[in-house]
Amino acid sequence: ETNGKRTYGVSAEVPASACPLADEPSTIASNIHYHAKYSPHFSPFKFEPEQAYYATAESVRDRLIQQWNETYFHYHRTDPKQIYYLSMEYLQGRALTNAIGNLDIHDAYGDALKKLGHDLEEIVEQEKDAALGNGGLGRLASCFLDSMATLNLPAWGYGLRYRYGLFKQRITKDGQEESAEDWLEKFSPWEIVRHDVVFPVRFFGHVEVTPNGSRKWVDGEVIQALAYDVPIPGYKTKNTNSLRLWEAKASSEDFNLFQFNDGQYESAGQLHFQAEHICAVLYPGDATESGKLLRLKQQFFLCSASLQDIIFRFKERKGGEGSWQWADFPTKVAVQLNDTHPTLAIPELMRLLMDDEGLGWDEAWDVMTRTIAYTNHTVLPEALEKWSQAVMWKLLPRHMEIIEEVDKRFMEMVHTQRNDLENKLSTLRILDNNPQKPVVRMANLCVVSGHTVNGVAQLHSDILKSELFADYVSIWPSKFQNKTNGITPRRWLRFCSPELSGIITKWLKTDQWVKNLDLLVGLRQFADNADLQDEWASAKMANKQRLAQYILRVTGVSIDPNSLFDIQVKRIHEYKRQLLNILGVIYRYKKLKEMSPEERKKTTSRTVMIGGKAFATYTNAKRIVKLVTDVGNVVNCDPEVNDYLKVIFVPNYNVSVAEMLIPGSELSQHISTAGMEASGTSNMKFALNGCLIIGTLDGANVEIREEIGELNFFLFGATADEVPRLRKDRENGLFKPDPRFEEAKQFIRSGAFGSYDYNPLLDSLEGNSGYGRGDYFLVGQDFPSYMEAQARVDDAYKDRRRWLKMSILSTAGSGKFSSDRTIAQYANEIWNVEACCVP
Ligand code: T68
Repeated sequence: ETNGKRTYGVSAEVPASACPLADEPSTIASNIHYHAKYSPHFSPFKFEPEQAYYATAESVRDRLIQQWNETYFHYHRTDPKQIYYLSMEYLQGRALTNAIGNLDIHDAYGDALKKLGHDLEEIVEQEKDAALGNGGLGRLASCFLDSMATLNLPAWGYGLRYRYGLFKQRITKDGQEESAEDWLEKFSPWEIVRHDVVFPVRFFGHVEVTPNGSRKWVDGEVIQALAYDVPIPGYKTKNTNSLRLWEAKASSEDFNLFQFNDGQYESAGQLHFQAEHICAVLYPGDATESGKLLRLKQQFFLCSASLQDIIFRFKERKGGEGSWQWADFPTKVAVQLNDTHPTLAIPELMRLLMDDEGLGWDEAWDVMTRTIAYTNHTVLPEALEKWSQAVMWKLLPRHMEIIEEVDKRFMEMVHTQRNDLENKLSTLRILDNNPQKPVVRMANLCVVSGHTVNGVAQLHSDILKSELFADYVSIWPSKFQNKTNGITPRRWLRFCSPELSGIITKWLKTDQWVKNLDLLVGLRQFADNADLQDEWASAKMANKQRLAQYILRVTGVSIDPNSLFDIQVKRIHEYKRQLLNILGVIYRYKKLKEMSPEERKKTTSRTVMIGGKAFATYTNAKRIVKLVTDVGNVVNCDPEVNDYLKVIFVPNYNVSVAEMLIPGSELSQHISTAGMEASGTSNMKFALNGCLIIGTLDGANVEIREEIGELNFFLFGATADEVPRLRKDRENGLFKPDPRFEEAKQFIRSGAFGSYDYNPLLDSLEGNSGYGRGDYFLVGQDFPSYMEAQARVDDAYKDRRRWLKMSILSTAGSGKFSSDRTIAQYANEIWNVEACCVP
């Protein structure tokens, strides 16, 4: 059983009598009761929903820990190649429904709670979202964790345990207001601190040459990284992986008791304060120098702690000296960088291998490059990370030496092997030595160092190859791949819409689609079936009613479940064009006002919902939030019109709110300027839930439309290859705006939605050039075709049977967008990792 390898002193086996794993509701109820009594977090004699939630979570956690230990022991015994996903962000959302769903004990827990006088649906609402991410990139990481566990892949997620995650958004009369989201306020039952997993992480200091000529990074400040593990259960499998989140701590030796007793409180605990700052908040604004330094510290902290842990585990599994070689490392370790944020893993792995393990450059380079791969998530120039060389030299002097060497060797390679690229070298290099502001280009470092570079949708990967990274492609053609994003069908259909899931299972005569989403194509043959359509409609209606109650609760506005529910939810950004949406709504409102009551009755009633957070310092994004709420305040109170149109700004959009909105949606908007949205993933969630899409040929929309059929997709707008020419035309004064577009803007300027000054926002749509001016995102250009697509939506919705058929076909065509498919492709084509199923 030990395979000749070192084993742990204890075994994973738990005596059957101690297993809290029986599935009878009465046993579960007593286990919940046990936790309420013996792991109390509140005063006794109270068992309200909040207490019931914590006790239930701890009861579920017992089961997770059991599987988790078995998984860890099994991986340890079999020593498979492992995946390490490095990400600065995870948007986990709530864990309870997901855990009992994946463990397949949902109904038993529901019954158990009933015995205790509680309702499971109410209990799960007690949980706060773990929002350690900003948007799509963080949610993708969380979907990937679910899929890796479900596919029995030996994988670890690594991230940071931010004290405050993504801010909470409140809507006031002034627009968006942010406040800190204290997700750990009353402790999280889903994390387990590992007091035995601690690694030192150094900052600042300098490089010394040792007597044998090697280099050593010394002095500066050393902060401890302490591991917190979050269990990641797979769906209906024993495999339970870990998300390891690092917390920064100073050691007790760094507390100067002498100074403290002398009244110098601040300096006594200086390193403790420094440490506390590192994990204090997700992505602190980087407008200030100190903010930038902190973000860089966070990135390095994640990379250094994770790599030390990975190397430790590699050595531990290999056993004693002499039985292995460093060249084996890439056969046991695959590291994936989620965008450039963890790029410092590259020089840090080089440093650990050379300075700590004694490898030479060539050997270390070979190990590093066969280990690390990079995913790109954006082509927006402002989102491509560049770090000031001066800041880097100060914080990470040894890493800058290594980066300089990578840069130098890359240039030498171009000189000797690719003379034709000589004139491009200044943009291909890793270092940008522009004397005004010398920087390190992180994406270039990733492309030069990683073994694989991938985009996140076919169009995006094509753009990377033909534009951003074109010259690198000519050097290393086989380095570049596409991995179209996906979403987990567990959270995004099976658990968030049990009604629709039940119908799908009934008509497919199997629930295997939850693990094999391609089976959904089986619904196509029934798309015209009136019985399925009626069942489909009633599930959708139930979800719409639930959503309407939620909207009433959080906004005070009552919406009609018989109207068309039209939703756009995502981070607020000019390229995502919420402004196009709201301008279309404004035009619609104006026309409704001008109609006779009889004419109005012939229109399709709509409820337009827009939600999303604006980055705190992104002024135009905040103006868009304000505009949507102002339009809502006018339209929703206008008795002539409000039976035909309602406009809602959904506050504090997050994972849990998405789980409520998406099942109740009928139309969703994915309307970014073509070529700018790398993929999008909410488009997949909506389509999977039978929601039709109005969208541009951007990101994954292209592939969604291919899969569900062009007749079931409301397409409009310029294509990615037309965009540059259209911008040029505009600069040359060749653009003629549509009169409807002018009318909508004029209506805002007239003060129809209040006295707030919208001119700066509207002015961004005027003029003829410049990023963020001259309508860079082509709102005016696409406005007419957008309005025509919206007219097609209105028509289609009037034909109930046709709409239901399209809705069924959307779900039926969504199989490709399971993150199980995406992860299987990463495993086969990038990581070369196989499943390792816990028996
Ligand atoms: C998103 N990127 C893409 N970035 O915009 C989206 N950026 O098209 C894609 O579907 C998704 O990634 C998954 O691939 C982001 O969400 C960030 O959140 C981000 C965070 C920090 C710095 C830069």
